[in-house]
Amino acid sequence: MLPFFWSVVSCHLFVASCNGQMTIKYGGTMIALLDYGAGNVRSVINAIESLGEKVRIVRTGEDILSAEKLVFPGVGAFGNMMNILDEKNFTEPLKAYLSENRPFLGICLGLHALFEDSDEAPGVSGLGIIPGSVKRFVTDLAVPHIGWNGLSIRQPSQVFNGLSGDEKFYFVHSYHVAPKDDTFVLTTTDYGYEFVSGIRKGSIIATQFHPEKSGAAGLMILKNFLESSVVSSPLSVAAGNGLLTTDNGQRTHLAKRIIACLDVRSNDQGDLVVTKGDQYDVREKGDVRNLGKPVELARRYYEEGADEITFLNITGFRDFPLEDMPMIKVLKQTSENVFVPLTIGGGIRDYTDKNGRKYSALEVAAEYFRSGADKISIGSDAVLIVEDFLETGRKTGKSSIEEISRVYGNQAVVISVDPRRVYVGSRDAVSHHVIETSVPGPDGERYCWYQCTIKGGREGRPLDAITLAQVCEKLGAGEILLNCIDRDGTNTGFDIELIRAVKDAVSIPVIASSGAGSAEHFFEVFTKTDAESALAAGIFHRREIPIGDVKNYLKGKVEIRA
Ligand code: 1PR
Repeated sequence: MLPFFWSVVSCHLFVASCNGQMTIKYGGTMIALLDYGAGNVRSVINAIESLGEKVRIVRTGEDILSAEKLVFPGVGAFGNMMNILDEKNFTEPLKAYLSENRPFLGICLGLHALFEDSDEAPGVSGLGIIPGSVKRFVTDLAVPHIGWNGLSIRQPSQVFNGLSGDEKFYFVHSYHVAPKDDTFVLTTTDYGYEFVSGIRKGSIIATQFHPEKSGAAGLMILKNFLESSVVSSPLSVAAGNGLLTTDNGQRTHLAKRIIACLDVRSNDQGDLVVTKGDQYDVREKGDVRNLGKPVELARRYYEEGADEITFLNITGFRDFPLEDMPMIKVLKQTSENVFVPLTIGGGIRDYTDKNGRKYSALEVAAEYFRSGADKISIGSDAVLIVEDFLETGRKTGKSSIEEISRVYGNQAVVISVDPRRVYVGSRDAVSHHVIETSVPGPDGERYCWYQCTIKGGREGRPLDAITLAQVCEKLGAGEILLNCIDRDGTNTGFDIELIRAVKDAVSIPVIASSGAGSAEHFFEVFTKTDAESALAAGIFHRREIPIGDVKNYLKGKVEIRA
């Protein structure tokens, strides 16, 4: 049953806002969304609108003060966010709104903003609504903490209505909040240690996880917030009213992610299709293989339980994404009804168009984020950046990796690596990272190195995949998507030796990719390496093994999101 306050409010068609103007109400409450300009707010808007509500973007401080419910989905970096809030004159109205204990949902940086300060930007003040700071993770586990993890619910709240408490939610962050006392702790989560993953102060709720990216469970939290009545103090929700707490002393666990990958390009008829290569050759009898339509396939994988979806614009090295608008359209349409993280890669680099206008990789990425991407992935450009770094020994601060991670945060920058094996006779035959292999070369060689390629595998470079991953991490990348040309499309299983070598060399998460041919292959990669996630394409596109079957096989053997 809806609370009394909600039923009264929702039956009004028009209400007067604080400044006396009339605001149209669409069925329920008008939701104001604070978009300070970085990150993927489209997903939050789409998620709210999928629940039948309308969203009004905050343009002025007055819009904040007149909001009935305010959602603040922060993505990016703390310092940048606080500076923009100041520049837009949002800081004081936001403080006023929050100090009146009005309904607020902060997401990720929208949670961090409520605190006094952050390790991410020493000297920059937060809103100071909750006493405490934002701290960087100190753990041996990969940072950023990316993926689906659980919640231990520390105080009852209406936002958990309808949930069992076993659900997992999507996290992506390198920093977490550390309140000075426990009064406002709503949820905790374990990652190396227990950290605070949600807070509540009266009507103010803020989560470290992304409800808009957490499938049905996340939508339920959003729905509950949108429908919730104003609550005046943390303790005023009556105990025993059936609202969930799960403080059972059990630790939460990060799930291994199963990612569906869609390689997208135009075929010879000019249609944008999902294709799939055999060792990167996507043509069969001369034609580009057509395995379906990108938006439809992405939707299918979401419904089948994919934890994340990756689009790779595989001809991005020769096309320019801002001219290749179909990809932007694909992303926009997908994000309307797919509520798990979306990554997009292909063509993210500086570019000069035919009229001589220069575009930076940051501008390309920004367009993708605005269109619904949560992460971008950089392929060829990363190789060239690392070669340059190794030659000069200096960071320029201007590479696509550095610029995009500075504005959108490390967690938003994935490096897609396209390596192939080069066999050598001995460990010191070349000045690259060489591994001893159990899969000998054509002449019985027992050693190999993994050569980076660019332009979709067409050009080999004098750089190994391990060095590439290490330097990219230094430059600010947050995750490695580790393909393998030798295994791509072969169904023979992941290249365990490659994945282990790269994973052991970096402290950021690694996505194992290429070669999956059975559910057992996922089990193998998760038990023989520390990869945080595994990606496949062909077996899903050809419906050989649905995502649900992979998960059913892994259930009870490996931590997964059910
Ligand atoms: O170089 O920044 O423009 O990005 C181009 C992107 O396109 C890179 O991420 C690169 O990996 C990708 N790409 C380029 N050419 C191809 C190709 O196949 N001809 N696809 C290509 C790479 C590899 C995987 C694939 C897995 C799983 N696709 O992502 O989905 O190998 O496949 P499987 O499960 O069927 O074995 P830039």
